[in-house]
Amino acid sequence: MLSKSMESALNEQLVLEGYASFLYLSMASWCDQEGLEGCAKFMYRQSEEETQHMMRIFNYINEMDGHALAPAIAQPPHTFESVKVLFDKVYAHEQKVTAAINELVAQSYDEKDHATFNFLQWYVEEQREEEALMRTILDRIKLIGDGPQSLYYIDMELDKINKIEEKEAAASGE
Ligand code: OFO
Repeated sequence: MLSKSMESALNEQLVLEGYASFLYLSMASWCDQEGLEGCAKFMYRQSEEETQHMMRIFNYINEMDGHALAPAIAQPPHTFESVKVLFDKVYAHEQKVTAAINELVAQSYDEKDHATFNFLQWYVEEQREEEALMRTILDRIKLIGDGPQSLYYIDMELDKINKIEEKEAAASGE
């Protein structure tokens, strides 16, 4: 059973995960418009993953006899100055999510809520991976440059990452 404050903290986390999903969907759409197919595919997949993150928490709250609340999601931006700015924003959002997960872990530890503490470990690992991935992408953009001549190469890099991620997902049966 969840404490009331843990239940509401987890419901707040739903909002962050849901917003990430819509933000990334909006980014995918912008990439599509810009002809950046590799980037679009990457962001569509990230968006779907964030929906799954949201639902994992949603189901957990109800499973623990709490009340999961379908979140109100704020409208994300629809346009971005550049692909570099877009990935800067993704990285910033992931850092924000990591900080929120760390707060939840600390709270579950303080409350001696071992079930929630265990449940959150998956998110700790996921955030570590996501942040590392976004840093890799930003490093590559830095190397390639983000002027108009570089977009084709950035998109090719993202497509390489897509293939690696797809292979890993297939291997883990996701
Ligand atoms: Fe679910 O926030 Fe990123 O991965």
